[in-house]
Amino acid sequence: MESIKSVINSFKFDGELVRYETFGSGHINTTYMLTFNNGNVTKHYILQKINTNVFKNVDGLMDNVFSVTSYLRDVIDKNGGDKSRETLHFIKTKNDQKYLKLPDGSCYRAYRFVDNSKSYDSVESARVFKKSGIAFGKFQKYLSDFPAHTLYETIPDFHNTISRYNNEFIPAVRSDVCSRASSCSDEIEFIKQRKDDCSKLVNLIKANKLPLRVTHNDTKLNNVIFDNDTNEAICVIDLDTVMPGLALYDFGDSIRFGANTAAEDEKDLSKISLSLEYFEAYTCGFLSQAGDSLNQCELENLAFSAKLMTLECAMRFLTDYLNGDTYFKTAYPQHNLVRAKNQLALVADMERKMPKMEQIVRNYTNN
Ligand code: ADP
Ligand code: GN1
Ligand code: MG
Repeated sequence: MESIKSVINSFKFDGELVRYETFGSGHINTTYMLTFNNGNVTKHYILQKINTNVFKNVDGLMDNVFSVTSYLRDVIDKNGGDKSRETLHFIKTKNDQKYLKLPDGSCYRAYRFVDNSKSYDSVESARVFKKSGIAFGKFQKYLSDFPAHTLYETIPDFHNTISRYNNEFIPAVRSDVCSRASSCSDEIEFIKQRKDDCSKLVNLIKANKLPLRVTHNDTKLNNVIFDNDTNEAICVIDLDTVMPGLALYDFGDSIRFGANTAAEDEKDLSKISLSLEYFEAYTCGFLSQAGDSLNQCELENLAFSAKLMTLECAMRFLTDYLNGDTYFKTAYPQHNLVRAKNQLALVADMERKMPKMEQIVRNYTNN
């Protein structure tokens, strides 16, 4: 209690602290919402304890988010948008630092809460999902001229699926430090059978067929903030993994999360399927913004990228389960296994529906 208060006291917030509470449902950072009173005005801020197990170089990470948000403010302004609401505004510490580092190594950063806003943990309508597609497509478009070489790679090989397979998944299966591999042998086998899929996009990068762009890389629906009144998507958040990547990673990861007819950790596998209606809605929204800049190879792999990002995420959840749950936040001991089974059920359904998904993409790209 006292220590969080002294952390809060280290930042340049306006007014008197009224309360703070844990907030949101991200799997990585610890997020608090702060309420301040300044005269008659109530102000909200977000304070986050950065997960330093996941992000090893917080200086590099915070340089990235400061430069990306300041660049976005200019572009939003030039395009007639509201720069105070459409990107994050970080608050520096009283010592004018981009984040606070405590003697025990823990790191905190703060930014303005986007007022009168909400995020969705699941898709409630095709319309909402389409709006998130527009937001992520626009995010990519607005950053298309950002100098990519100035960005620090916050998690190297983040979406290098074959590297995750060879260097994380297989070693975790072999070491089996928690003796859990026997409880998930079917899932391990399912992933092994799809090893070739894991190299496909990486090989296309090597062949110069897929261009690296500045991408978000973590395009879950709850990383977009919506306006409470208009229900319009306002702002893309969670910028920790903004770095050079593929447009396909952003498209595929959104579909993985938002076009699943069930939550990412639903245990009843019969509820899990790929909603073609939601897939179409997102495709339409994303391509309306980013479509013109995508090349033929990108367009041809959009549907596949949804399957690959889902397979990769399943592999990451299963790897974490095998390693003893050291990466993702979990609410109960089998949580990562439940998530992995869920994502693999979605992969299986995407495989059944792949021709239809590909046809939908063609319908939006005149091919
Ligand atoms: P994580 O890396 O743990 O996912 P996020 O930055 O995504 O952390 O924050 C967690 C959640 O907090 C988000 O999904 C969102 O619901 C909420 N949130 C974060 N920042 C804001 C903000 N500026 N305005 C409103 N809600 C926010
Ligand atoms: C994490 O931080 P959050 O909850 O938005 C993870 C993503 C995964 C996602 C699975 C930095 O996203 O890569 O796809 O969980 N973020 C990081 O839900 O690893
Ligand atoms: Mg998040």
